[in-house]
Amino acid sequence: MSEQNHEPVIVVGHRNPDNDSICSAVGYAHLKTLLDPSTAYVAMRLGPMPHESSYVLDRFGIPYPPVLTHVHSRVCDAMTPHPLQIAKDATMREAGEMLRRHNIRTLVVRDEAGHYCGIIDTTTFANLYLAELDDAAAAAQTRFATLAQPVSAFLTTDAPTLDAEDILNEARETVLASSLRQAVVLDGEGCAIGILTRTDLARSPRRRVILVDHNESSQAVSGILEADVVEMVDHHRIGDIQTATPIPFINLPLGSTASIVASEYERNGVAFEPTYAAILLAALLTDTVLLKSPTTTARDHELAETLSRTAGLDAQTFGRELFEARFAGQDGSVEGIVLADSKVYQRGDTSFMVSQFETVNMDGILAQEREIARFLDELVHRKGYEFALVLITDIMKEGSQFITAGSPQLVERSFNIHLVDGSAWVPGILSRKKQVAPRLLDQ
Ligand SMILES: [Mn+2]
Repeated sequence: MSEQNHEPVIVVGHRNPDNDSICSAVGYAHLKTLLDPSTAYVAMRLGPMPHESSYVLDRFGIPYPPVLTHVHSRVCDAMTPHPLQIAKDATMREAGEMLRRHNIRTLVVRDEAGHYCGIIDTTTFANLYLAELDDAAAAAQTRFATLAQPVSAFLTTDAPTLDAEDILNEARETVLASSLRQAVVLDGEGCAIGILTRTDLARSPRRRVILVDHNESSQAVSGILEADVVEMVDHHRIGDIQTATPIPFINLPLGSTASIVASEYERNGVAFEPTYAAILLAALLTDTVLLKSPTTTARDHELAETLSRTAGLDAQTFGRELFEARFAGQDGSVEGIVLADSKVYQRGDTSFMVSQFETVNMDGILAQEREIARFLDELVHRKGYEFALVLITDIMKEGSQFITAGSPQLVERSFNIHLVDGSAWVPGILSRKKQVAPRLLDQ
């Protein structure tokens, strides 16, 4: 029914990729390539590399997945590549013989430098012979003269031209509007690399995509509804992606997509290479915040153990290095600490601000505590907040230093803590969204 598709299958995580989306795509593309060497599986990404992902891929010598801008079908997905070409000073006889020998309709005509000049097609010949019908006697002689002339004398130069990356639906209009019923696809140098005909358009090829770490169209690459989703591997709630046929869809409540990918290596009896074990471990550790997040399962612990043994890494040390890499990209100035991730909440007719700054270097941050408090105080006065709260979250120590300004009685009441000079260490508080905002707003 459908012919063999040689285009690579794209393996991609969600928009604004996190480390799990990057590393799971890399690890799963690698596994698929091992299991199915006849198909190319290519990991890609939908945004900038997180710092810890750059760190881990650099460290293990794996190239960054390229950025994927969309999965709409492109001209290169549908075109007939490598069109037969003929030099512009070749004779019409040579052109005619080439068309007949290869049983094709169109020849691309090129100049000495290989650049596209125009086309010669069967219509060109048909028109010549039709013209001869008027004077049958002179025909043989005319034909002889014609066939000796160069193709440059007869070429059609008004064929539409396209770029290989053009979106197919837009190119379709161009081809259908053209009396030639085809378009020539040129590369950046102006050389013909394909022809797009109505027959090519009728096949309407779809790009093939494997989604990892997401299964909702709102988080997926642009054009996803036009593509064939051929697999999904995810640990989030089941979303809205629909498919025309059944596909492998692995959805498990584990701490990371990388945990599911690692399980797939085991299920398929594929031994982990140390490099890929490290990549998967990196994603497992960041997604579970060093196996401490409430989403972490016994299976995640078991896999972290296996992966770190295979990679020859100590999970805690490696995890710390990953978070250091993530935080090294932060702005550690007072303003950076307070404003990089701040949110303002409304409560009745008052408002308050809560910022969060994650670190593995609490001492370094607390050395600036006075300056942070002063800056907060100024913000409270300038913006009229009831209070401002900064959470300096230490994921290793599993808690947050609260630094406040204004009238933070609500904070003391909500967390049952006593602030000293507006400050207190609160163990167990890691998430503003899950643990801090709801408590402050429920009071
Ligand atoms: Mn994830």
